[in-house]
Amino acid sequence: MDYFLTEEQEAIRELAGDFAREKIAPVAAKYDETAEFPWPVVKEMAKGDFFRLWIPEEYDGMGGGVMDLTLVTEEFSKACGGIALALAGTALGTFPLLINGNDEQKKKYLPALASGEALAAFCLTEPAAGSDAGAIQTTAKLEGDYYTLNGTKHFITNGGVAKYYTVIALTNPARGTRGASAFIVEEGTEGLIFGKKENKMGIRASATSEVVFQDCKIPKENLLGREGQGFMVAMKTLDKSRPGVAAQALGIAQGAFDHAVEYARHRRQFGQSIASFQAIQFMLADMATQIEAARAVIYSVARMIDSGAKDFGKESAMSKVLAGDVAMKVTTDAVQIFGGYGYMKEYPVEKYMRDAKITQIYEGTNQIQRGVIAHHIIRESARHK
Ligand code: COS
Repeated sequence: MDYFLTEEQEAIRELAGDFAREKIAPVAAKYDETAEFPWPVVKEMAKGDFFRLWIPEEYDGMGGGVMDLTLVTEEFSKACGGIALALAGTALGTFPLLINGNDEQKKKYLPALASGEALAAFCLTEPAAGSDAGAIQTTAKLEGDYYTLNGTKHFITNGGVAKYYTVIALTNPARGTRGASAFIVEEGTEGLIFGKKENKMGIRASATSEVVFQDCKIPKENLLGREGQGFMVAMKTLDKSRPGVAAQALGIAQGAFDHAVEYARHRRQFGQSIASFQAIQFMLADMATQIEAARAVIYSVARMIDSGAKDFGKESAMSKVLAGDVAMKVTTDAVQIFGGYGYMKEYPVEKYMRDAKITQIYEGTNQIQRGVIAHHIIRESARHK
């Protein structure tokens, strides 16, 4: 399908595709096995200027949008959804700063993020606040010129490897979501402690860890926007980043599909290629159709965001639901087409299946996305009455 990408977007896609084939694919299995953070690949990404994409030009970025980020995330994820996350997780961690930071804060932090010298992480989730993000308990108390943060964030992508942490904490616990505020915390700040590193089913090349604040004192200038805006910033951040998860899911699905087609053409049973059997053909046809449908929705949402739409929460959630579910179905079918070989770690498709699962879970489970979509539909309907 032709998505009429601009020349620039085609070039970005080609560059990202080449990078994925040359630098990510050859080491994907190794990092999946060891679960080490892929620093050498991340450094190459930085050299390739991929971290500049979504940062405005005045802060050393390329001034690209969600569409550019989507294309790169998709291409990287075709090779490895975990390694792609070093970049996508940094974009997520950067969004609160882009959404609510002032010029001084942007000047201070964005150039290092653009060069890839610093990675970012977004800290919202807590042990008792997953889907119910409004139930966070981490507090930030203003004392003189400093806020003191206390609490535990967990399942933090890029936790322990990022230099900058955008954190949602309660400045006024009595006000619930209206008492939350957003902050930026730098690695090396006393009281910022990295806890348990998670041992995960998939996306194992991505670092996921606990981030603990123990009397962590940060200058009051690190508040992003005003007190009380934190929950809104978190929600806007997620609205903007969910198409990125969808793009990751899309890349994972496409990667598994490409392997499945190749395998089906070459695998011979009953004296012929299994691709000649209708049972396999119909599976491949459905997989291709589902992937294309997901791609069409993701690109449309990305374009909607980049063209300045104000409210895209519903469409953003739709892209994640669709692509996450497609990724799970397509990767499971890819394993099925590989048969017994698909179940073995020597073959690439079981990793895609493990990597796909998280896209139905993080940045809001697909059940939460359906709730968000339904909420929008009902609100829109009431407005038109
Ligand atoms: N943009 C801007 N503001 C938003 C918003 C959005 N997309 N969604 C909600 N808000 C505002 C609401 O307008 C409301 O503001 P007021 O108090 O001023 O009226 C406030 O935020 C609270 O909204 P709501 O009552 O809808 O919040 P809930 O506690 O019911 O939570 C969900 C809403 C479930 C959607 C939210 O908790 C969520 O997204 N959960 C999933 C979290 C998630 O994705 N976690 C992944 C962690 S990051 S990897």
